[in-house]
Amino acid sequence: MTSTAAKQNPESWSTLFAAHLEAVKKRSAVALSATGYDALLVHAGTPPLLFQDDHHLPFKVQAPFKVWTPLTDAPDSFVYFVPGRKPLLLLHAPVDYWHKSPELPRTYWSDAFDIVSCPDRAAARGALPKDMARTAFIGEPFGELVSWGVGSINPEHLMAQLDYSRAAKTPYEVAALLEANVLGARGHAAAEKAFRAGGSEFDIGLAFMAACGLRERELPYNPIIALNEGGAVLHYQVQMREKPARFHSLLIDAGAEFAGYASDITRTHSFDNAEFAALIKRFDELQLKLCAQVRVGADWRDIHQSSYRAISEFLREADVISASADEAVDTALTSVFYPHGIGHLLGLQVHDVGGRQRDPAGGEIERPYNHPFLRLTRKLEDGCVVTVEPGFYFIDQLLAEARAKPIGQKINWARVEQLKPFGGIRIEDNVVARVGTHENLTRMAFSS
Ligand SMILES: [Mn+2]
Repeated sequence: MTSTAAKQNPESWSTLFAAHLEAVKKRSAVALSATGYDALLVHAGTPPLLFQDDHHLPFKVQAPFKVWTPLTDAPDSFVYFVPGRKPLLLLHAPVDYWHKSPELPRTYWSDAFDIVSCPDRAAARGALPKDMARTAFIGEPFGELVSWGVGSINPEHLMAQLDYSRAAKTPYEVAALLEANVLGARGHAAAEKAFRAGGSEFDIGLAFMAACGLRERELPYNPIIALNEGGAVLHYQVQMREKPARFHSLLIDAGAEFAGYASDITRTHSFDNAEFAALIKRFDELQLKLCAQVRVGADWRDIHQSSYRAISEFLREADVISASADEAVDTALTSVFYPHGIGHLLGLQVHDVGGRQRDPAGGEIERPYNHPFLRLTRKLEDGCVVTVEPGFYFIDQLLAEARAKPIGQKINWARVEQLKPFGGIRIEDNVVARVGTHENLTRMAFSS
């Protein structure tokens, strides 16, 4: 816990966490009994070793473990849960003078667990019951696991139940996601400043991390920091050290993490071009209207379709296409510029699980025709946290393909050439669905 909010108000975090853990225990108990297990053993994960090396890749704790405890830096730990009993945390604390062992945590969540310090896996196994034939293990299986006698490894039906229930966040989780947004907003403000000062992509990335107070490995995902045309590469990962000859724009998609929960925020800035700045402003209004559609009961596929229409109208108004919005939707012309979904579930994972699941038992809700990249097709429940991230880009590959087709005649190629140096625009907020309304965590964070 590095955040000021957690330091200022530890009691409220422990109250929030206690209620969260009760909810996790309750839904885990329901899932276990529905699928015929008596207990759950969840592994934190282990970072892989590099080939022929004694170095591990950076550790990323597994989400099914993180939902129990915000312990993000204790690889090879376990949570063992039997319904009706206090959960057991087997904290991996190697006796090893090369590394600093994790200390027994004493914080807002630690009283909720019986905590046993384990120097190795054999000790962890020793702290568990002898008979684990009715225990379900969740995590990446490791060598010795075969000899542990667990009833099942990642049983599909149990996983489906647990994944599905993670979509709607508890008040504790929403508070953590807000904190992740507060940190992310600080990072974005610093990044914009570095951009205005003429920094390289690399400089802007460092400014972002310093302002968040996070190391690169603590970020929920590798930031996309794209100057100029780089904004058109959807998952741009370059971070050029050299400055461009001329600055046009910055597209930055970067989030922070708090207690294991991620923010996922995108902003686009114009360096000194008033016309591009006006397009960003207009796109920001469009994005806020889409955020306003987030509410309990909304079908995410409808919000996606609505974003597709809104961007079609935007492209027409911006003189990028000459087709009507109807025609652009019908011919999928808009996909040349907007080839991704409007957003996804957000939480312990940046692309959180269960987004296309039909119900707790499993099954899949189909994506709309022509929209193969949509990651969420469910109806929103109270507490579902989603990203709303419309965008449009000038992507060489898609433009070249379109030029060879009849839809190419509806593209204003001179306008495309004029706007191409700016790459594109994406604006992304993290939004909570509520009954008849929504909470925009990102806008709250930027204005706090
Ligand atoms: Mn996103």
